Amino acid sequence: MKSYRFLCLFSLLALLLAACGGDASDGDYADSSDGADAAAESDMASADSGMDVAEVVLRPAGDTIAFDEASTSFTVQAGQTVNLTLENVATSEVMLHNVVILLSNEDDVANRVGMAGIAAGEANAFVPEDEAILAATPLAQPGETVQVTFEAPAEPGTYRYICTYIGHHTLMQGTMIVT
Ligand SMILES: [Cu+2]
Repeated sequence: MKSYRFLCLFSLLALLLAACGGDASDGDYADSSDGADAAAESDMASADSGMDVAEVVLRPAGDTIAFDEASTSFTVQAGQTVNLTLENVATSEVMLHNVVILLSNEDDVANRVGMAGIAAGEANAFVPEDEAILAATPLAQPGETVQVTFEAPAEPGTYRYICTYIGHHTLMQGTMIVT
């Protein structure tokens, strides 16, 4: 009778161990499927963030009224989302800048918007209302970084961008090439 009880106990233990083993393997399975989900999610996240967003960084040439050489042109695809960053690396307190993207590459349009920007004044951050303006950054103080996100024109071509801070628009220009 005693030995029978022991046997029962052992078989119960064996059952418990088997059950534990089963749980453990279930746990492993759950872990690996979680890992697969996480991997799939991170793939999707990187696909989203890498999908057709152009990152553009523009800088002035020190304390001069000009974009630096690497900032006088950039290329994006038609209809592409563009994250444009202006890093105002100037240290002079009079060197405020912005970037105003125009739907044109004509001098007279750039001049019209530039002059209207001065008239728009500080209250409008020197950005006028004009149908030729596709996008504009906020005004960047020296040492400040500003950003604007916009959609590139659907029409391939060359588009002008200018700084509309007082007295800058004729000197501080560049071209966005849309392919
Ligand atoms: Cu400027």
